[in-house]
Amino acid sequence: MVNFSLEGKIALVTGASYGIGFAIATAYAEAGATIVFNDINQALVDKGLASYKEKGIEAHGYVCDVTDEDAVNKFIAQVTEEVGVIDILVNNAGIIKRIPMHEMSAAEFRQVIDIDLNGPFIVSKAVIPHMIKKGHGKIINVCSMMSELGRETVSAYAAAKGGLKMLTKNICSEYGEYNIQCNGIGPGYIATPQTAPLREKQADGTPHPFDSFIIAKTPAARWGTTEDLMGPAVFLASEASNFVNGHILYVDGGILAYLGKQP
Ligand code: NAP
Ligand code: GCO
Repeated sequence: MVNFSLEGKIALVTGASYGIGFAIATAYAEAGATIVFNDINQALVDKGLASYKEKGIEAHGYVCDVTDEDAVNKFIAQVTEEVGVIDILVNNAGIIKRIPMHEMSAAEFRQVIDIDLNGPFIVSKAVIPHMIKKGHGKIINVCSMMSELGRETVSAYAAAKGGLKMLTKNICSEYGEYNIQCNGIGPGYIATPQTAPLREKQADGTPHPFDSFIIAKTPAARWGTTEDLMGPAVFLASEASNFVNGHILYVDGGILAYLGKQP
């Protein structure tokens, strides 16, 4: 029988106090996993713990900045001691800065690369030795439409998410022999706080132009919800995907396949 269960597994989802990470962690808990998450400050971790509790999930929350290698190494050691060896890692924590490239400072560019690309490298590097010792592991990197496409004002984010796609393929290549599967999940345009500015109604109450644009570019003719990601994320974390490796599973309502509705 195909095994989609995560019973007995320990899952770490980074930046998972809310948003996509929270939905993925919730799906993993529903599939039987023990949930560990981190966020950038105690207030967010406390908010996340309360939100998980409301869903009946006793999550383990930690403050950790994914760009700080010393902090990450201490965090992973603490989780391993207090909860157990991580079986599933989801590199979800991320930011975006929407600035025309010629107006973006090098520091702003570096910050996006640091969190969205260096962070997944740092956390994966800390977790992989434990997965090798345990004889299995699942790493899921949260990629993006911008792993495949560009658009105005998101140069740093696209560079990071494009790099994250190739980091995914390289972890697959380097660690597949240890029964570690590394795949990406590529959400389309999902309604979360990160995309709220793109969906805000205009002063006259009409839709944001970008909102209408995405609807026209999506065959499903709607924004995705975090719930749309839950099933695909469970598949990639479960034994059902043990021969899927180095793949980016796009959950985008068909955007990447579609030229867009004729105006
Ligand atoms: P979000 O609502 O902004 O949540 C991101 C989470 O990561 C927040 O809790 C954030 O904390 C945390 N974070 C930021 N920097 C961190 C750091 N250095 N260390 C630890 N945690 C950190 O974003 P989202 O929409 O849920 O997106 C989650 C992931 O999906 C991101 O990687 C994003 O790029 C990706 N994604 C989103 C969409 C979409 O349409 N929403 C589509 C494709 C991919 P703060 O609250 O302090 O920022
Ligand atoms: C943007 C959006 C996108 C989404 C997502 C799409 O400004 O274009 O924020 O980048 O966050 O990454 O997959």
